[in-house]
Amino acid sequence: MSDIILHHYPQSPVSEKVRVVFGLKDLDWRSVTIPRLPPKPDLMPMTGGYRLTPVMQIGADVYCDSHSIIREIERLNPEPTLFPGGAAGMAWGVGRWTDGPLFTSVIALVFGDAGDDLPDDFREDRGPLYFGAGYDIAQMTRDLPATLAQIRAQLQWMDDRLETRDFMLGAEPGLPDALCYYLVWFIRGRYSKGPEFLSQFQRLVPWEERVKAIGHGRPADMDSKEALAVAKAATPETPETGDDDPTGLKPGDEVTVEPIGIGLPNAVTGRIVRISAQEIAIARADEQVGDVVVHFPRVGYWVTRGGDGR
Ligand SMILES: N[C@@H](CCC(=O)N[C@@H](CS)C(=O)NCC(=O)O)C(=O)O
Repeated sequence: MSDIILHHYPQSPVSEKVRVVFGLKDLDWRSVTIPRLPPKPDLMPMTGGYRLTPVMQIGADVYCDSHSIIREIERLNPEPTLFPGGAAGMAWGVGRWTDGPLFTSVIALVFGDAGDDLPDDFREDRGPLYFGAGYDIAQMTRDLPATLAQIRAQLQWMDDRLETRDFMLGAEPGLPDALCYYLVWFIRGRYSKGPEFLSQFQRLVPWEERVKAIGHGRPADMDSKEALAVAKAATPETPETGDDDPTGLKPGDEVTVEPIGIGLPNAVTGRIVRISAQEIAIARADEQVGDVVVHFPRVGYWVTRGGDGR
């Protein structure tokens, strides 16, 4: 099998989620550091327009979104499972909470806390990306106590869960640990009063240490140009498969795929190779990478016929 290549940057919380999964699976992987802000000239040829972080590449197959990355990692490396005790299914639903409303509150906390200290270029990119064109950092600063109240209640759910367990599912770590950990990691590292705020959670803090000790597996740096060359030399390995899709889409159809609720351009157009309840994979080509297949989760993504998007 080709190497697992992760396109990410160290400060990215969603990448930290994936790095913990690599640790849980004790994987060897290649690490390509991408820019924190567009343009991302060596990533765009790979994804065809998706600019969020992280992205995983295996040969000429490209996985956008941590959900599709983790699903593929679990398929390729089923042991140790991310779902100890038969927790598959609902564990993905936990991600719709942690990566959805809780993530948005944590970003509002970090942005509101940083206020005028946020670098202009970062604010002008991430403001509309996460909160739409009418984003208001000063309001986030005024709302800090209310945002903390929201987050405190939800971190307490995690803390309660750990009352009788070392990890979220039991004695062994699994996907919900990675899903909860990356937000705690982000609050600790990026909210100025993070360590003080987190210290009120008696069980969460020792759990955080246990998850941290899992590590990230074994990354080895790779240059972004080398990653482009890997894609160009490889052939996509995704077989053509369809199913009884409610939208009537099938392999061969031209579609545009884009994340729901992201306020900046992120659409990718291609021809469907694989479509299922959980995944859509589209074929596209680019001079720098040749033929690639780009994978997305279905949940959280609009898929529209043709090349125009929504
Ligand atoms: N649903 C996506 C969300 C990814 C996301 O929002 N990542 C942040 C970084 S942690 C991002 O892309 N920020 C803008 C950027 O890196 O350009 C996933 O699960 O991968």
